[in-house]
Amino acid sequence: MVEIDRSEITPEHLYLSRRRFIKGLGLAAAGAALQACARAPTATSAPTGAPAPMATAAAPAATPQAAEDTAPLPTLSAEADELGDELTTLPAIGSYTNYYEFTFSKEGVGALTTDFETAPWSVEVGGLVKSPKTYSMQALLGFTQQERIYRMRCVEGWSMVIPWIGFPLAELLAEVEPTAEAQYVRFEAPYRPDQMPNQNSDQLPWPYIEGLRLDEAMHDLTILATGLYGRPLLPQNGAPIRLVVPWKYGFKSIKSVVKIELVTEMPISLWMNQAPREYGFYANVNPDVPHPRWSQATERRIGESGRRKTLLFNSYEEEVASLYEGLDLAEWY
Ligand SMILES: Nc1nc2c(c(=O)[nH]1)N[C@H]1C(S)=C(S)[C@@H](COP(=O)(O)O)O[C@H]1N2
Ligand SMILES: [Mo]
Repeated sequence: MVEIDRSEITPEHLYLSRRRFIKGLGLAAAGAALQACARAPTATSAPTGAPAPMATAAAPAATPQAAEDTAPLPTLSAEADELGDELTTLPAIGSYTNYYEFTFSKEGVGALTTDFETAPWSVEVGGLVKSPKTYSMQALLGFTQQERIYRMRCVEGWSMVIPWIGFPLAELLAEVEPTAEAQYVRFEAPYRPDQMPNQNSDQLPWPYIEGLRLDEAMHDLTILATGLYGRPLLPQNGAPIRLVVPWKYGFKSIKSVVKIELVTEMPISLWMNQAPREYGFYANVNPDVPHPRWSQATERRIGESGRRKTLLFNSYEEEVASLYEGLDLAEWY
């Protein structure tokens, strides 16, 4: 199991709930709940002009397995990200998670997902589009799956390097054809109190909602992830499909997406609803803009001791800075 500093502050929800540690629960239950429908991702070569952070997969096999399996992991396109940082281990990615529909604890989330039905699954895509469509998981896996090694920085001050499998959200949006009025994209996760225990509490305004500006959603770095380490996503990491927006704080990367809607107005996310001054719409990673209750200058990389400097736009500045010309980054967006 991953070594976690038990004293780590969890400011994101400190005011919501006292930390509850669920000890002795492994990943076996989560593994058993894995959906088995994912196809092996196909190999793909990098599109011309692809941004530097993109790593391209050599067709890893998406074999559903419990995370604690000793079976060798599929071959990945790289053992480090393009900055030379090591990948976070699969057990660490699967055992240290934020999935508040299940618990406010980061550990033991997998064991609470046994009732969570991730198959069959569909994602309803509609709103201001010419061709609304409900996608089955099989249809979503029909988009060419690529490997993307991204850094993930939680607003609480910890980070990981994750080899995702997925495809650009832009490809799906192009298929449904947003109309000229569409300016934002709104994402919704399930509301299933019978399957997601924490939804029986009203400490957060369920369901989990997130949003992006249309140009952010169309950016090549923005993906819908269906797996990681060459395997289908574990429930605790957002099975069967989640958003990943690597230059924003982790809470923007909504897990287990069931609905995608093109809209004219800025969507109000769950976190904007809960604490608008603390978790804004943009939530771009920025070491110079402190959260109202803590600094964002440094972060703790899971698996490392000590802290490292947080980078502007989580190091994706070259790729995304142009999206924010004219926007005051000195404010907490
Ligand atoms: N539906 C849903 N999506 C979610 C969350 C959540 O609680 N529910 N937590 C967010 C937060 S705060 C973070 S940091 C990332 C964590 O992703 P990981 O647990 O796979 O590392 O997921 C985000 N997506
Ligand atoms: Mo987070």
